[in-house]
Amino acid sequence: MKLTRRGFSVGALALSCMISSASGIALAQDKVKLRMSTPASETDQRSVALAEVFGPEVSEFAIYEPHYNASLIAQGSELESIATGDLEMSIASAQELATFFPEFSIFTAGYVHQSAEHQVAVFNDAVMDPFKQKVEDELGVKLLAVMYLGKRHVNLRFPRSEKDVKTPEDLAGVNLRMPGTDAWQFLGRALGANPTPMAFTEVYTALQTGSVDGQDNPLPTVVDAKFYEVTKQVALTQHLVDLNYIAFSKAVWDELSEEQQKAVEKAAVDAAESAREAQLKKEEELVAFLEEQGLELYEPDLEAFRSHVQKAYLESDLAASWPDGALDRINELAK
Ligand code: KDO
Repeated sequence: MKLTRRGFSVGALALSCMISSASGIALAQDKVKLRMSTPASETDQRSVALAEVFGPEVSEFAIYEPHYNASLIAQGSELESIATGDLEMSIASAQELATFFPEFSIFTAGYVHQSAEHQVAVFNDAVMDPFKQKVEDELGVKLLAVMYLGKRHVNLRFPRSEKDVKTPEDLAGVNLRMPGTDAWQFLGRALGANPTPMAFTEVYTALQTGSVDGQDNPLPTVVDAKFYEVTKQVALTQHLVDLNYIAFSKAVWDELSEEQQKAVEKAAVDAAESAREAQLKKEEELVAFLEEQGLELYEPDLEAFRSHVQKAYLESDLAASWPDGALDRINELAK
């Protein structure tokens, strides 16, 4: 490992992870306790699938203990908590991984992933192997499966009569809440907006009080977090087919038998599949629900957004960190 600042800090985390592994893993009734922390609510489809599919599938040897609404660990600190042995699982974003490993920004770039199916093809392809290996070796985290969060759109407080978003130019000066890491902020700027970093759990109040003009998330999240109560329009930009990974402590993994490891992996893949189906269904159904709530949903000039966003990424330092050939392979897998 190169002795860079980043390399040093992940190395230190991996070391403390080994120490915590040696000192023993939380056991209850001889079962491994799997604390999972997420900013998502209990009713979010990813939370539901983990509770209803993952938990029961591993219940012979593990106790799945979910913590919602960032009540255990703050959004963005989950991976570090897994690495230091303070947490066993999370629903991790590529944006969070990119804070440790810049090459993960390839999965945070707008208009790269095309669909839920494409995400699965990429996750299971050899192109993903070095990414997974690095996270495992340097952070002590295993990425077990890819979860579909959905197509992110721009959701604003203003009615369309006040702000009609056709092109990126229409987002100039719009104070758009984006989650708080560089990769997210970059995406906000690439869309043409003025991004404001903010934790997910603060977004509802920020929209209500007008301290931000809008936020971006998939429709199921707009409904689950009740953002529709405090916003008036959704410009269906589809700027990111967003994903999360089921992240699992390598220290815990290493304590499991081979059979248990297989069961954990299968449970994660099954939960991801169940969440994906539920989320895709909700994305379709919720257009009508949101319209009933009085929101205006419409398609902007997608080509204008796509070319603006793609140009921003390709000209950026982020793209310089992407492994040679990775983008081509990802694009091939979309076909
Ligand atoms: C968000 O903060 O907008 C976001 O959608 C980012 C995702 O990566 C994910 O963390 C998600 O929040 C939470 O799980 C809440 O849905």
